[in-house]
Formats: sequence, C-alpha cells, structure tokens
Amino acid sequence: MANAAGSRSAPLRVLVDMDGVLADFEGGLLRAYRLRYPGEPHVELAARRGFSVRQQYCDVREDLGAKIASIYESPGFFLDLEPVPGAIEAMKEMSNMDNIEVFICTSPLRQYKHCVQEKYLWVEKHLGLKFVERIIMTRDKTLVAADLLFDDKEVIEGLECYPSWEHILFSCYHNQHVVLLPPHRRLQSWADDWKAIVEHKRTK
Ligand code: T3P
Ligand code: MG
Repeated sequence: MANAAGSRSAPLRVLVDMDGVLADFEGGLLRAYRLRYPGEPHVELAARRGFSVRQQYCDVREDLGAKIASIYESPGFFLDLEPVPGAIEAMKEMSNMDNIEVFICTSPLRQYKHCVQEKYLWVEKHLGLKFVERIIMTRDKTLVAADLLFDDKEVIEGLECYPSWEHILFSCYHNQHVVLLPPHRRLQSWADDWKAIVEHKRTK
C-alpha cells in the first residue's frame, strides 16, 4: 500500500510461481512423454487447454491420463526441467531492485516424494542458495501475504477468498485462450514488461 505521500513504506513483496513461470513444466513433460511412449498420441503444446495436463490426456483416451502423470511423478522430472526463457535473468534483476522482496511460491504435487526435494535442488542449481531461502512451498497460495503473484494457473483458489496479492497471469500454452476481464492482467513472457507491472504496483 502507498502512504499519504504516495510512496510505500514497506518493500513491495512479489511471489513468483515456479512451474510454467520459472521452469518449463509443459515442454519438459511433452518431451519426456514422447520419449517414454513413442507410439502413443500426444497433445501438441499449441493445442494445450486447461491447467490439468492429466485431464486433457484423459479426454484424448482415458488411459493416457495415468501415462502422462507417470512422467511428472518420476524421479528426475522436476530437477531436469529447463528454465523458462529469460526467467533466471529476470529473477536476479528483480531481486536486486530497491525496496522489493521476491519469493518463489510453488505448490508440491500430491505425490510429493520426488517433487519437493527436486524443486529445492532446481532452485539451487539455477538460481543459487540465496533463492533457496526464498522458497515458499504450499498447496494454498491464497494464505501467503504479498502484493503480486506471477502465476500461470488461471484460477488460484484456497481458504482465503480475498488474497492480498494481485494475480498476474503468466502466459503459458494451456492458458493462451483464457480471456481476462479488466482489471486482470497478463505477463506474456519474461521479455514482456514485468518492470512496468512492478512499478505500477508500487504506486498503489
Ligand atoms: P507450481 O505451483 O510451481 O506451478 O501441482 C504441483 C506443481 O506442478 C505446481 O507447481 C503446478 C505443476 N503442475 C502443472 O503445472 N500442471 C499439471 O497438470 C500438474 C499436475 C502440475
Ligand atoms: Mg505454475
């Protein structure tokens, strides 16, 4: 919040989601699925619709849902994901800005066995230990207090009906078709003007 003089007293607090925003979940998943199941049908990235990959594969053929899930539940899947283009540079630049606190806010899979540890290892590998300290892992992001949340999931629900953050939808294959009504905003990619969103939020 801005004070009466129009400037903020507390640093701006920004949450950045991991899969689909920092780590290329969709690209890594399709690549690994095609390697493991070369004879099975797949969904092209441009044809992805809806957050749940499993649901879309189930719609293609019921047994494919379990096959695609077996990929993201496999050891090594989360650790081996490639960074989203520009994500690492943007995170470093954002965290070096004045009067800002940047956190990585990510959900574990229900099948958490490999996912939880590999998310920590991924952050250490690509962003360093400084960012490991900044991981907030939760199944309910609405309970985390912040000014902004960059996230590729179109609807973020939880126990808190009125989260403190503004959700900026980060564009990803599965949400390209989603029409946002004002005042909701998108970030098309890390090449898009994330700094303008951050600076605009500072004046609020
Ligand atoms: P994140 O909160 O970093 O985006 O659900 C656990 C994580 O896996 C969560 O990470 C989202 C990601 N995920 C998808 O993006 N699509 C899916 O279909 C599934 C099952 C998980
Ligand atoms: Mg995500």
